[in-house]
Amino acid sequence: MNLEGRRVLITGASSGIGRACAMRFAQRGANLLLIARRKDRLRELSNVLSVKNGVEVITHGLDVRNRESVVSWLDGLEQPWKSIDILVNNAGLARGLAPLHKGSVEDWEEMIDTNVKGLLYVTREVVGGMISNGHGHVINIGSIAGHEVYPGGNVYCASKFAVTAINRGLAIDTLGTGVRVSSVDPGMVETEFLLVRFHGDDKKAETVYEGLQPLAADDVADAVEYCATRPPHANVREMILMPTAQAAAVHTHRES
Ligand code: NDP
Ligand code: 8X3
Repeated sequence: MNLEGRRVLITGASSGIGRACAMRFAQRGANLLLIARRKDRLRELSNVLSVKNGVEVITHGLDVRNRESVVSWLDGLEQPWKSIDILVNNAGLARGLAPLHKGSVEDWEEMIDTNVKGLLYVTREVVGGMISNGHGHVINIGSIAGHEVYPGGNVYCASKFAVTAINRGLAIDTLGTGVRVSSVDPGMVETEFLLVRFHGDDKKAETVYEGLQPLAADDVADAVEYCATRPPHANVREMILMPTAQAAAVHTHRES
């Protein structure tokens, strides 16, 4: 499928996988709606993409946890921007890696509010329009953590298992409407993810990738682009994308 002139909404476009997706879609000539909390980063990216790829970009500083802001921003969009062709639900984060009985309740709430509730708020508002238009594509960024649980993963894994369930449920609910639902579920990807998980402790973050090559954000964006460019009769339902050196969440091969 040709992406030229399509309108693509990407959540969490200020960094990592979301940013890489924005760059891929812009290269394909898609017009972009980019949201995240860090407005300055979005503006910078928007300038680069408009100049380099000649596409139209709307950016908006938005916290997906704030349902009122999500609804009012999406409601207030004017045509043609209101007709979103592709939604990439990417905004998300992990906080901490503590065993459940020692976990921080604030961390839990942040993960559940962002990864599950934020994703739901955005999806609910966008999918209705897609159904009315008779076409659209929701691409969720899940995780290997939505298929396997690992030590200390407890609540983050729960949030990503929820994304797997929402992805599967939405595919059933939109069956026959022309809306496609896909999920790209990566293993380790080198982004700001670990820095966020460890509350800015870069030493801790660095050790996670020691001796192995993780995925790059662009590897995931490549998979998202693949999902988005299938012909209308074909749909990638779920794609698990791992570094070659990672067979499962905790099974890795490291060169010393
Ligand atoms: P990054 O930390 O680099 O990017 C996360 C993005 O999410 C940022 O743009 C951030 O923007 C945005 N975000 C976080 N919270 C909110 C919020 N409340 N409202 C709006 N935007 C928000 O990490 P990744 O690129 O790695 O993460 C992207 C997705 O990929 C996440 O869903 C993550 O769970 C998933 N994932 C990551 C893996 C990895 O190993 N890196 C592996 C598997 C899945 P801002 O802070 O500006 O709001
Ligand atoms: C991110 C991958 O294994 O750190 O979702 O949970 S993992």
